Amino acid sequence: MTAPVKTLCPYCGVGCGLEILPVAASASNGSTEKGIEKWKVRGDRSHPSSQGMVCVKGATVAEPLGCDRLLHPMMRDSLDEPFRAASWDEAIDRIVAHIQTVRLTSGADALCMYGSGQFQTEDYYVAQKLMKGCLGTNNFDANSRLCMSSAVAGYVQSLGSDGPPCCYEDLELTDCAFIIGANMAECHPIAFNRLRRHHKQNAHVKMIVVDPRATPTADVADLHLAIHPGSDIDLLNGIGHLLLKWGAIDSPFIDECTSGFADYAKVLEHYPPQRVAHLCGIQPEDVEAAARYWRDAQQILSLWSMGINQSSEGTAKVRSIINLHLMTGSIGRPGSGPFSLTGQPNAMGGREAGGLSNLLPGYRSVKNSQHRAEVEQFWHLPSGQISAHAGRSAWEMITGLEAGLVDFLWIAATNPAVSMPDLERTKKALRRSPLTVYQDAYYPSETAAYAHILLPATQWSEKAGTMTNSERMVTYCPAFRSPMGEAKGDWEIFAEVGRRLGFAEQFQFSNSADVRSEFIQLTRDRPCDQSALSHAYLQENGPTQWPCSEAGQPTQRLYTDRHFLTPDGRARFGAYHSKGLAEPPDAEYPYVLTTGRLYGHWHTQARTGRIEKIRQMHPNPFVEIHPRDAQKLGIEDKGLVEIRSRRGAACCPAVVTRAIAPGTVFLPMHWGALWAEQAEVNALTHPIACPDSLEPELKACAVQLAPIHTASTDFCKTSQLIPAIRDVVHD
Ligand SMILES: Nc1nc2c(c(=O)[nH]1)N[C@H]1C(S)=C(S)[C@@H](COP(=O)(O)OP(=O)(O)OC[C@H]3O[C@@H](n4cnc5c(=O)[nH]c(N)nc54)[C@H](O)[C@@H]3O)O[C@H]1N2
Ligand SMILES: Nc1nc2c(c(=O)[nH]1)N[C@H]1C(S)=C(S)[C@@H](COP(=O)(O)OP(=O)(O)OC[C@H]3O[C@@H](n4cnc5c(=O)[nH]c(N)nc54)[C@H](O)[C@@H]3O)O[C@H]1N2
Ligand code: SF4
Ligand SMILES: [Mo]
Repeated sequence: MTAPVKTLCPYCGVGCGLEILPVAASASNGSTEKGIEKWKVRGDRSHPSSQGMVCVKGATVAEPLGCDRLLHPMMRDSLDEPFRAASWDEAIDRIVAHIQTVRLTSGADALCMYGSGQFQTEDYYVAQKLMKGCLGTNNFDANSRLCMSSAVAGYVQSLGSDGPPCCYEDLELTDCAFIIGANMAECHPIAFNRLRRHHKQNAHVKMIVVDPRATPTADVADLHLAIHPGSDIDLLNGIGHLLLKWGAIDSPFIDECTSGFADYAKVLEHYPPQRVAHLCGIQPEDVEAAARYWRDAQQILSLWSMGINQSSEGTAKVRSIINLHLMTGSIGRPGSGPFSLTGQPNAMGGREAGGLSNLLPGYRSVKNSQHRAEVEQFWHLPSGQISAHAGRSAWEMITGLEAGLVDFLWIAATNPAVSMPDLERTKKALRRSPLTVYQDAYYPSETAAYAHILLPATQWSEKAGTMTNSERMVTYCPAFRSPMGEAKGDWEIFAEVGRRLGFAEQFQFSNSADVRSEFIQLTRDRPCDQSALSHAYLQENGPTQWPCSEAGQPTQRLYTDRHFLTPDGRARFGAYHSKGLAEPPDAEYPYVLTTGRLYGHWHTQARTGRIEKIRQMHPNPFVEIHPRDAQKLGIEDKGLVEIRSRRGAACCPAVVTRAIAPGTVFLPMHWGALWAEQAEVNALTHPIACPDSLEPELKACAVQLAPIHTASTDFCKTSQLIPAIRDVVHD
């Protein structure tokens, strides 16, 4: 019997280990012969993060690998023409010629690349070298800008560096899990399983969930605080107020290891429970109960995700969570600490490789002259080659297109025609791009409609590389299937363009192990030191947590010595009052729309929409609305509803439920134009972003609702590929 292939689940940031086995029919060579292939997927018991568990997404991940794949490059001159097949040479020649022209005419800052936390670290690294190094523009951003950038900014400002300090073992060592703005049961299910088991088995262990919706996570909590969307800072300050009043603080830690407490304490004066309860729309007793749990826990672990990060004050929210840990000294200890749950499988690796427009590899900053010099030297580039300015963020690429300042856009491993805010504006801007390259594994997709050149990418299973999960665990993911059609790895495509642009020396890699060996040298003596973690090391030793230098041991937790990475070694309190929602409800748009995910689907459904079991699990989009609001508006359960914001409209059936607070409605993010008609949640959202992290407030905007009375069965047709797009699938 063949030994199973050990790899990582390519969906969420929990980063579960998988074992993959070919199933009988194709077992002879485990290959993709004639496109027929079957793989059995099971949890890898030896993977320290997941200990053999998988959720429905991991278990079904092999099913769509061969469906609807983009098999060879395609091109067209304008967006109104159909695509025609092209050779790699033709496609790359056109890209290289265009880049050269833009460099000569508009300059390098008219070039943009928009990548993804679904890249492997090797892909990210080569993209940074190409854009920020060789081309000299920092206009590389990733969908992590819509996801983790507030956590990054919060960690940097409070602790002196990015990097979640905790590990999953803390889920089993804590006395209290404070889950805020995360629906772990659906979005990080295996991490949640570990926590839930511990919670069930130990009566003293408490779970608090802060979420405007009664999610499956909230269902099993000891305390659910269904706060008004956007009122998190008020609640966090309210908890801080009581801890201070009760003297439940760690004064020696505050004195020796932090700065800024006095200003923070002053802010806290304004947050007595009565006021907080009013601001958050909950009872004062509940604020007190939450603070009591904080006070009584020896070890307390905060877990957060998009309900915190995707906000016009996301960085302040993250820092307000960290404040409570600094105040109680609950950081750098088993079972305690602020723990951001990373969304995508390798958004962490992206940060390590410098994959945001303000970063450079090895947790370096483009604004730091020493950091730039180190990277320039290492890349054998002239001094001053790397720009000292942050490049365009994801949304700034859209506004750049609007202003005619972006002449070339290269999109890879993300589907912005569904996932960006304010879609009508996004799509209009995308249509203005002089040349857009879209590099993806599947076709059709919504973003392909806005591309001039489609490049077929290999995906997980067809390429070897590394990914880092939320607990800083790096796992090697081998290639165990042959690439389909002419697809190539993302980093290989970037490297080929780099060589043809004249940077032969910089892109000599012969395989992804070479790429990783080079990248890890740039992490030496940096906070994310993984200089020991080559492909060979990871293959031999299995998944390993950084920091892990050549001389050192893997590190489970950060800051155990209570020394932080700020210049004075002290963690910083941040004192904030909430500014509230960027677009609060008003008479015309009286409801707050919030958005999020469902257990089975992954984002824009590129894979999960092609899995029958998951389609049946979540057959159509819907809007959750409270019975009281539904009655007022004449909306019936399962009846069609139009949801309208200042920017656009969507339509879908109603789910009338008490799981959502009155005044708030919820729409899942999964249905783009390919999978449903007019159910795009981002037709409604706005792009107003946190000034520090530039992360847009995808979790809240003001909407109005109305029932739709129609006899047409066509309207709101769901879960069907649109034939017009499907017709042009492969020739
Ligand atoms: N099944 C599944 N799992 C996934 C993904 C997926 O697509 N599908 N995607 C992955 C990715 S990339 C990410 S980023 C993560 C996201 O993981 P999560 O952040 O857990 O998921 P979301 O559903 O986006 O949002 C979480 C919760 O935030 C709540 N919320 C909204 N507004 C507020 C607010 O103002 N305050 C508070 N406290 N809560 C609020 C919402 O009601 C929602 O229940 O999931 C990852 N895992
Ligand atoms: N309203 C609202 N909008 C949101 C959010 C929200 O909560 N609410 N969440 C935001 C967040 S947190 C995120 S992370 C984004 C996610 O949004 P997207 O990144 O747009 O979503 P995906 O569907 O994951 O798109 C990934 C694409 O990469 C392709 N792909 C997979 N593997 C590879 C590979 O190895 N190489 C290449 N080249 N392609 C590959 C897939 O086929 C797919 O088309 O959405 C954001 N948008
Ligand atoms: S929890 Fe996340 S990483 Fe684990 S199997 Fe499910 S989707 Fe994959
Ligand atoms: Mo995300």
